[in-house]
Amino acid sequence: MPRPIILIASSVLATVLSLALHVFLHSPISPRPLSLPSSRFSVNNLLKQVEKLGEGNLLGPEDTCVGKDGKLYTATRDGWIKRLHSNGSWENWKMIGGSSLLGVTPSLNGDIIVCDADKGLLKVGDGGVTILASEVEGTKIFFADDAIEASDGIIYLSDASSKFGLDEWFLDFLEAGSNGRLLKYDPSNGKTSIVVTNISFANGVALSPDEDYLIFCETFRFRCMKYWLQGEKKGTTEVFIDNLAGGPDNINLAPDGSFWIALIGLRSWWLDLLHQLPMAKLVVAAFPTAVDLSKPMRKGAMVVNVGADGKVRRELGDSDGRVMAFVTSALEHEGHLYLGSLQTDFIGKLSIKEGKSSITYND
Ligand SMILES: [Ca+2]
Repeated sequence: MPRPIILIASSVLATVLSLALHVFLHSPISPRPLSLPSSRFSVNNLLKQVEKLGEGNLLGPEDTCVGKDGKLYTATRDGWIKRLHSNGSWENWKMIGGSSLLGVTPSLNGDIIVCDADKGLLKVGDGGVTILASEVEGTKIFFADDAIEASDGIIYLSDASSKFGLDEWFLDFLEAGSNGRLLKYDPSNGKTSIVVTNISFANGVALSPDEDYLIFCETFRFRCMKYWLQGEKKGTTEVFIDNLAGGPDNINLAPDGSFWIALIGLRSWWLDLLHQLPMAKLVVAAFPTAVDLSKPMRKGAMVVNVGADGKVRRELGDSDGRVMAFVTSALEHEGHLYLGSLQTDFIGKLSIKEGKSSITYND
């Protein structure tokens, strides 16, 4: 064989081997193929009609809740719990710090329960901030995401991933594993226990009106699951709704017993292809630049209203995300929807009173 060809072949072989070694040493994921949903909801632009609450003052308000005092609360990227007074003014209520505050939900005693992806489950009141739980059964609560308190004081919460933290959520998506957990905190003894494991990114949590079941969102499987708390099926899990058009983030019970679910856009032709090729995912995950380039580019937003029967009743969207992008929560309160997002500096407010908006049912 001529010497130049030998030199070129040697260089190519050395490059391939060094790349393989880099992937072997640095790829943080154990990738699996991911089955993606086939369904598509029609895209409308009803979310473009929102009123922008607190614009410029609310940095990435991922979730909202209404406290016992009737005020709207949210947690922002700058570490504040902020609340909206009836005169329309926003108050910087409590400083927690960090940039990892996510789900907020009211407590029966008037406090606000907060999920801090880094610190765990917190309770915030006029008296200050208390860490309720940061560990579960000898392991760290790695990525507290969302919580709900039952009438008996038990708090159910999601630990989105026990492997990847908030800044690495996309690696968890690439891996397509089952690193998430549903947990419960018992205030009578201060103990936290594991309720459900093997969840592919455990996200929003909501209780049924009778508290006989709860729904938790499994973002990276594009579905929400029902976990029975009472009755013959107590302790079992079944699919509530699947084949969603986006990854379900937070979920909230509506006054009529249905649920509002925010869907984040996790689809692109490139990602759809990548998910069929675990080895390619292994390579991409080894290079931070490739990870950033692979993230979904879709800027649109969508929320769906799902009946207790698991059927979609309404859908609202912003097809290009120019007004509402990356919506992570939808809360119905007194005839309005309040929309949280990690990519806005406001909370969207939309009237959904029948006869007062153009929102249509999809039946
Ligand atoms: Ca969430």
